[in-house]
Amino acid sequence: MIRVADEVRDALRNGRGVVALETTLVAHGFPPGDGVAVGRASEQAVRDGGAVPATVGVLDGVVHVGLTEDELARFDASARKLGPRDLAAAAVQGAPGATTVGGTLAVCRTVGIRFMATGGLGGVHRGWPTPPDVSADLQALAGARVLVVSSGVKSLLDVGSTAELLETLGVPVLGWRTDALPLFYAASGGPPVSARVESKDEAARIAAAHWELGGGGLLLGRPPDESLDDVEPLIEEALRDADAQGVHGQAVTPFVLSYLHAQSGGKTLRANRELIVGNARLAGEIAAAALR
Ligand code: PSU
Ligand code: MN
Repeated sequence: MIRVADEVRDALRNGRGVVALETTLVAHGFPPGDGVAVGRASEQAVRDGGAVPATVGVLDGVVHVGLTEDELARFDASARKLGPRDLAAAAVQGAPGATTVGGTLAVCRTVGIRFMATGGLGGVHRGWPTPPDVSADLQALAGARVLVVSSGVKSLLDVGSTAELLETLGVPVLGWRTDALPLFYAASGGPPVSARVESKDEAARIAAAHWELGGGGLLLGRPPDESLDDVEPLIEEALRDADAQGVHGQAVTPFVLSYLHAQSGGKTLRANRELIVGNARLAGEIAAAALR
């Protein structure tokens, strides 16, 4: 049921760095076509960083760890969005399924991948407990020995509460050359990190030490290279619109992202793409540094 691509399996065996990538952002995070291009660019960025990419997704009843170009191209908006609990049903039912951060982490845990990159982690939705919507990404991260490089937490969430919950779950929140958790599009203004790191080597050593001490996942927040500081009013508008249209649960993130992409004249789309690719590059470099 799980198929690990030859290149990924060889890398894991020979102790080369491997970085897992998710497919939800490919299928649901961008307009048709753009997501696949972002997925491809992320894989290339992992390679440029010196590691092997392992994009995860479910196709034809198989949980793939490492996709060919043709396989990656099959992830479009018709794919199911797979959190950790959804993998088995999608595999058994033969439905195409795009893994979220949490779904990808569940697979990492099974096959022993220690690094992952994404745009923004899921978390506590605004207004909690109405609705009581907390992403399964958080628990999955707590339970997987994986360092996830992201630009913090998706800013449509309640970022402060998400940071509190990460502390409760024992997840280190590291800042890449920053003292504040990045706010996805915006570099500053987020809650404090639990430790700031200055180098790849330092990040890799903290992850290794955390695992040696019996810990699970870690988050490394990398601020976007170009900060977009004026997105918050649009996010509020998008969330109000989602509510008015009865959009709930798993559908909220894709709705809000596409609203922002349309209303910002493509500004958030470019920023989103760049931060994902930058995170993939850094994860590749850290995965490579971890083995020296
Ligand atoms: N970050 C992005 N685009 C995305 C997501 C994150 O830049 O599409 C996705 C991730 O796959 C993440 C998911 O795991 O949103 C969280 O969804 P939910 O809040 O429904 O758990
Ligand atoms: Mn949710």
